[in-house]
Amino acid sequence: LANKKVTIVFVLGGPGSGKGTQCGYIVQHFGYTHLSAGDLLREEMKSGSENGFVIKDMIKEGKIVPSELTIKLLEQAMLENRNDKFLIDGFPRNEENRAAFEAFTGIEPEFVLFFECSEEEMQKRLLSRNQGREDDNIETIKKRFKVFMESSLPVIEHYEAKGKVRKIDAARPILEVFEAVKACFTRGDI
Ligand code: UP5
Ligand code: MG
Repeated sequence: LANKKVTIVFVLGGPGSGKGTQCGYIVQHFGYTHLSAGDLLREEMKSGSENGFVIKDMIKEGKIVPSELTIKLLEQAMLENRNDKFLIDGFPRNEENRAAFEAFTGIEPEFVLFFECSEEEMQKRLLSRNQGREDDNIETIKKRFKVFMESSLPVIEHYEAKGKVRKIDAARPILEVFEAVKACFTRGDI
């Protein structure tokens, strides 16, 4: 990856804040490639690899999978793709993820989109998603919220201190949220 010059935007926010949904729109409008760390881990889990069991257990408990594993999957996906602009959705989830990614790839994000949404609204969305995700049950959802507050918010604070965070009110209807997202990509200073 050291030989490939890539532009990265981290897309962060709590479980069910709408990261995946908004990434779909960003891809259509701005030519990025969407890499959801969670989707890559779920694919790896289903591929029957030896890491599959570890990933499955971590996801079921809402815990953060070891950095090496996630970073390997992200790196592989970026190398396989001809595009040089990537949305990294749902990663980094803790300070260790962030530091390991920066150390390993040498890449810092152009900016960080942060979707803000109440737990009440996120819980409602996750419980009505119905896509058979093993972590969309109330017990796991509560654990995911706790991990987000304790481990993921510090990552946002890190980038906030560097002036890189673009905060979005994600509790509004999908297309209204996207209007705010669009403005972040057309600001001209990226
Ligand atoms: N919806 C979306 N936007 C809406 C809106 N504005 N109004 C009303 N409804 C809206 O949306 C969720 C649902 O809400 C959908 O039904 C959608 O239609 C509706 P979605 O866009 O899917 O939200 P998203 O933020 O992507 O939610 P997701 O559940 O994917 O977030 P998580 O961060 O919890 O999940 P992720 O897949 O990133 O991670 C899952 C697990 O994998 C983690 O808990 C962890 O165990 C593991 N993981 C790692 O260990 N490391 C990683 O780096 C990444 C994941
Ligand atoms: Mg998602």
